[in-house]
Amino acid sequence: MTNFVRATCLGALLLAGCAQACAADFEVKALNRGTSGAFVFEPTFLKIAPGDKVTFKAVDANHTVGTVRGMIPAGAQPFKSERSKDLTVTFATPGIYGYECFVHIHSFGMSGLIVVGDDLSNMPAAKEAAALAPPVERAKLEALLKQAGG
Ligand SMILES: [Cu+2]
Repeated sequence: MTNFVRATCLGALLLAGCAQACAADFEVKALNRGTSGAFVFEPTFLKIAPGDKVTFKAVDANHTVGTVRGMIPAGAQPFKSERSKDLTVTFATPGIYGYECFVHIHSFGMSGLIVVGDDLSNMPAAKEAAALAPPVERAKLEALLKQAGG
């Protein structure tokens, strides 16, 4: 093994080690009653770094969590949980992610927003997606997008 290859391998190892050691884990709870009202995700708004993980905890039964159509960055994978099941998502791609509970979007607008890193370039698309949501959810998503800087 040449010194160059050795150094390259060591660098890659350090980077990989940092990506794992430096990534943070967050938790978002699906609740029938939260501090901000009935049928909510808490915290509703999260700002995280690329590579961080979020576990959506089905604290109360009968909720789901899934990405809002059109409200994730280009190249990111949509996600969707089973009803009443926890789901852990690693957010690798920077940008704005809207998510919702499919059971309670109409009656309660049960939704939330995660901003990964500092890339807000999908804000216009996110606003368009919010405009298509049912009225209660639309109001909530629009307020969250404002909070994100839109
Ligand atoms: Cu729900």
